Amino acid sequence: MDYIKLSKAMSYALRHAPWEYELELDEYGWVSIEQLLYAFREEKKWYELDIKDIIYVVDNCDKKRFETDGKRIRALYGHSIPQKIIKESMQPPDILYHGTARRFLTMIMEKGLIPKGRQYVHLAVDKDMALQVGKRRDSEPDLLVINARKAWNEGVKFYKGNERVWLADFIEPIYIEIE
Ligand code: HQG
Repeated sequence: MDYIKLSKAMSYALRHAPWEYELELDEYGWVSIEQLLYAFREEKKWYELDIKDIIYVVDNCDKKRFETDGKRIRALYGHSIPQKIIKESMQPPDILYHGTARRFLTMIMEKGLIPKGRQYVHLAVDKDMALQVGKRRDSEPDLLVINARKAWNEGVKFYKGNERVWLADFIEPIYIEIE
């Protein structure tokens, strides 16, 4: 079993295009694991897929991308589907980080961090993770420091993705510093 491929397919189905698998996510992003399994099995490459493989990915992928409650599964962040997944607002750590490509910097410092193709802006709890995210787009990414405490105190909403990823609707430039 190629678990990286499976994780990518699960991300695609649960974040970006559930309709391609005839799946309907509820307002919190949940879908039945069994439905996901049956939908995947329709494809030749996944016809032998077992529920254990899905659970394996949930428990073992390099980042905590998914969660289950036994019967249902959902992606914890990264969504791009038109229907906005509801996240409960929570007080974030005082400082959060965002790694980005050098070519985006001027625009970000002028307009703020926007979700672009996703539903939320993604922020990291530590510098390493932020730089790793930035490296997807630039070999020498810029590191942005987000004054989340000030933003939260001034009414900006934050949402928890997982232990290392936080989400926001938008981050104004006044809360962003370049490290
Ligand atoms: C940039 C991965 C110009 C932003 C990662 C980023 C993450 C702007 C890009 C998760 C901008 C959007 C998300 C502005 C933001 N002008 N550029 N005003 N505001 N940007 O992929 O944060 O491995 O949607 O800096 O680990 O890179 O898939 O967001 O470069 O947690 O699980 O626009 O995806 O997780 O890119 O990554 P993305 P991201 P997975």
